[in-house]
Formats: sequence, structure tokens, C-alpha cells
Amino acid sequence: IALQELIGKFKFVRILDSNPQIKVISLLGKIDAQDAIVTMEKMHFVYDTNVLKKENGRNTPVLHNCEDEFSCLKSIQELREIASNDIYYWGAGLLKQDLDRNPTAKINLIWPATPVHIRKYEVQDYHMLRETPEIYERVVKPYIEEMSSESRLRWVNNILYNGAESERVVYKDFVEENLPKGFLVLPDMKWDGVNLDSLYLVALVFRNDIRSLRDLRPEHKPWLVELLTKIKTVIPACYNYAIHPDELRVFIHYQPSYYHFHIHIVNVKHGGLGDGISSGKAFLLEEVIEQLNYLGKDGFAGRTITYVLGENHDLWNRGMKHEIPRQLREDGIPKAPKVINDFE
Ligand code: M7G
Repeated sequence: IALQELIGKFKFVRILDSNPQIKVISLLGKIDAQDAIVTMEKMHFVYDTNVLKKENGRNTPVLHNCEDEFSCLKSIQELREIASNDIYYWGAGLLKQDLDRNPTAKINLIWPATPVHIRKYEVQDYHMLRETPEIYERVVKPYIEEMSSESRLRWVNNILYNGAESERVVYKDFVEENLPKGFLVLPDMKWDGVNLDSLYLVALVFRNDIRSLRDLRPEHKPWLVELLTKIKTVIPACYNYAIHPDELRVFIHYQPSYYHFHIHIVNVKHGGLGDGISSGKAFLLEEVIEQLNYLGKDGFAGRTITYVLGENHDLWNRGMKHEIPRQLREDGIPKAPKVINDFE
């Protein structure tokens, strides 16, 4: 069924979250009596085609005058002044839109959405916590096992083995007799696929023995180095060197949403991604590789990892919420007093 048809049937239930900074809103609703999540993101401005100018051997994108009918200023159809003061003026404008050349919003749909999806998109409180190897073994590992079901990872396997999104794959490194080493890179669901400023790709590996950062051991180092080198070689070439290897932020998430090893590849200038590129969630692949030099043979399974966890995450109720007061006690950090008087 096509996206348009599904969106047409969407019956609104409630707003899950709204973020004015990244201009994203997530709505919960029903489509054919099943839960659906629609996420809408206002698109970035169009400016005239980047001019690629050779400078010191690099193709430097130059942002030049907005001449295109959809470019920033040219696209203003109506303009109303809100107020002015001295040399300052501000107003509201209506911009010319076009489905292909200047769409208004990027619209994502998850349907049927599971309770895990709904909780992930719902506004929630976040906490910093330490995951020790012991907590990992006791709480997190069993959870990861449950989350590695065929249905949860179907989209990954569809891409790797069933040709899903195949026309969008930008690079496939695949040697039949050496499948475990192979990987492919394609545009992430988070990217509009057009604006290089917000380039967001995801690399999926063919091997399925690595569920997360926790499974990385020193023996994986050469493989990871090779992956990273290939990514930094191939991706700039795929985009005609409008982006350079040193402009790619390459990282993995812990905790990820999907426990099949994958790598996020994002334009370094793209910061507006909620918590997706924050410390406490994103771990730079270079740093991960470097740490493997110092971790023992158990690699990341033997390390305490500090990260951010939301209260809607299943791990929160499976034990993490009890770890936090325990850790604060252990650190000698006093509890907040029960009654806080107003400051005089
Ligand atoms: P993650 O770290 O497991 O989750 O990354 P999170 O970043 O969502 O917390 C999985 C990545 O895969 C995310 O960047 C998703 O946007 C992306 N992704 C998820 N799905 C279901 C798809 C999909 O079907 N196709 C593509 N191309 N990307 C997806």
C-alpha cells in the first residue's frame, strides 16, 4: 500500500512529541484500527546549486546567489511584517512550495507500530547511567536477545537479502565467499536524500554475530578499520566529492534501536538530530577502534559504559531505574532534600 493512501486513512489519537528546535512533530494515530506513528519534519531551505570550485585539490562547495525560483529569498510569495524597531525588522512569510523541488516537510510513517516504537517516539525524561559488565550480563543481554527477533530486524534483512530499497543502495561491498566481511551503505530513513547538508547514510553489515558495541572485541579491529576506510573512500566519491572524508561523522549508537551491527554516517555540519549525535548515545567509530587497543580480550563486554537512557526504554523498567540511586549512593552524591524551600 502506498504512503499517500495510508496517510489518508490516519485517524489522529494524540501528539507524542514536538521539538521546535529540529522542527519535528510525532503523532500517534490509527490506520485500519492498528497503531501508526507519523513523524513530520519541516524541510531545510533550498539554495542555488552548489558550485564546485577546485581549491587546494578539494572541491569546495560555494553557496552563491539565490537565483532559482525556489531558493531562499526568491521563493517568498507573501510577506507580512510583525514589527520593527530601529534597524530591526521581523515578519512572517509564505514560501513557494513544490513537491519535487521544494517540498514543505518530510513525512515518515511506521505502521503497524509496536508499543516499543510508540514509547521511543513519546516525550520522556532521560537519565545518565553507568552500565557495568555485570548489569550488561544480567539485564541488558537478555533484553537484546528478545529484541533480535526476526520481525524486529525484518527491515534490515529485507535490505541485505531481499532487495528492499535496492535502487537506493549507494555502495555494496559483497564477496560471495567472504560474506561476513561485506556491508552496504544506503540513505537512512532520517534523510530526505537530497540536501547534502543533512546527508545521513547507514551502513549495514552482512555478518550477524555482532548485536551491539558490547560484542566488539580486539579481533574485530582490522575489520572495523577496513570498514571505516572503505566508507571514507567510497562515500565522497558517490557524492561527487561535494563532501569530503573528513566531513563525515561516523558513529554507532548505544543503546541502538536495532541490534544488528550498523554504522551511522552523517554530514559533520548536521547537528539537528535530537539526541542521535549526542555524547551518551553516539560513539565515534574511530574512538571505538582506538579503545580496542586498550581493552582486554573481552573488548567492550568488559567495560563500564556510560550513556543516556529514556524512561520509556524497556531497559528502564527492567532494572536500570534501580541502578541510578544505587550508583549515586556509591559515588557519595547526596540525595536531593525532600522539601526545597523557595530561595529568599
Ligand atoms: P539505531 O541506532 O538502531 O536507531 O539506528 P535510532 O537511530 O533510530 O535510535 C538505526 C538507523 O536505521 C536509524 O538511523 C534509522 O533511521 C535507520 N532506519 C530504520 N529503519 C526501519 C530503516 C529502514 O527501513 N530503511 C532505512 N534506509 N533506514 C532505516
